[in-house]
Amino acid sequence: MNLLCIGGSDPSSGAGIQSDVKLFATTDANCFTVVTAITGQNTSSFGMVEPVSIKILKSQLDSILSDFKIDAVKIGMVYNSKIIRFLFKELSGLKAPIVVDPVIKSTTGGMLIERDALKDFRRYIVPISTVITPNRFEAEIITNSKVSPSNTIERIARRIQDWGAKNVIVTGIKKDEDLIEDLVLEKDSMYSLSAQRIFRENHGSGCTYSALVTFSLANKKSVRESAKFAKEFTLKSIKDARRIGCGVAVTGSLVEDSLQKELSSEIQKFTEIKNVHRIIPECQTNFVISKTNPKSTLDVLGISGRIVKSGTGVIVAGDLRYGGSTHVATALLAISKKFPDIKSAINIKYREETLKKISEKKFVVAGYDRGSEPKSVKTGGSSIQWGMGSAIKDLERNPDVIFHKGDFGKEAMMIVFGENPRKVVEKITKIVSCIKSQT
Ligand code: PXL
Repeated sequence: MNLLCIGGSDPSSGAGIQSDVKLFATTDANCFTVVTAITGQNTSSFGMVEPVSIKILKSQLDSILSDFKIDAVKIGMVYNSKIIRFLFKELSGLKAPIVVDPVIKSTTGGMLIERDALKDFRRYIVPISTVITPNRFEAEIITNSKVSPSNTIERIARRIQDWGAKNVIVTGIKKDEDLIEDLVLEKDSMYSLSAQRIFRENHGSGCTYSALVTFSLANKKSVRESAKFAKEFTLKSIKDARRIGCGVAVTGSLVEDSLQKELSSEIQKFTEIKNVHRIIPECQTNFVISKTNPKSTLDVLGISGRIVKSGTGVIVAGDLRYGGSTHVATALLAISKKFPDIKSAINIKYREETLKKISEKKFVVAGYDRGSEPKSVKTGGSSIQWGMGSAIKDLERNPDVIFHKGDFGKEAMMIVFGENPRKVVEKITKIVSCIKSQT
């Protein structure tokens, strides 16, 4: 996955471009950068700012856009009108989502945008944002208004949306002594996500939040999912913030692997599907997710044990590990060579009636016959690779399910694939409902 972060340089690495690079280094995303301005600052004071020329800005941006397909863009510090107008011209036609962190002032009081550039910010940057993430102070500055009983934060968010931002998330609204809320305004809905308030001044949490929203949107997650994900990890990074200099603490990075988080939440949802025990095969189930462009099963995260049937429910035995699955991971590797979007898979019990039903539901289904496997493959131990390869040989679209009907001593099996674990769980939910209606 390729992310582009556009913003200012913070030499102390607590915020700005450097903090984005640090954050994404703990994920499997490639983080490309375009620097708009250089600041001199540390954890206790802010020195000077020097914006870069449009010439070098253009050269940076052209270098990235001509070489990489970008999955999402984050815009932070833009500083002046020239830079704003240039970014608008270059980015308004881009297909990838754009997350805008409308930074105005650093924690230590330095101005990150010129006052007379605010008008152009409203006019050119707000309308190109897929999601804009002001805190309350930034929302007030952008709209040139103050929160009051008649000018509520909801109203302010709507005004920003009226200016063209597709989605607005106002972060860190203090509700009471112990609670903070993020207000999320999507196209047709408005809701709040609340969390425990952490009493800690820190440098970089706004950058972390918007970077995580960018990462999540690039992973094709919804705005709601992205807002929840970003909130959870930003809180964690604030809790982990460390006082590395003489001034404010600097937020920590994403120590927990984001794939781990994603898979474990979908495994939880899987276990909650009604009657899901009916699809667990004799050899039990594994559920996996891979990094981008996996090279071996060590790039695939799976359950070190299995999901096992227990009465009329299922339980997860073991924890998540890279290399935790052999069979399902090998199948995923084989499929992802031809269909690189596919990053998640699960094995389930083979049932002929289910296959029939899901084919009617427009699932893309393919199969292979273990009986026709060449002897050289059997002895070489690459049966799964061979099977997957032969099943998808003529397939032109991402497969949803690949099956084989078993062989001597080999249980018949179906493997469900998807771009991410959430899509796999959605397919499993449909499959289980087919079984229910048959029995
Ligand atoms: O966190 C906002 C921010 C963004 N970009 C740069 C910064 C800061 C805050 O200090 O310095 C360059």
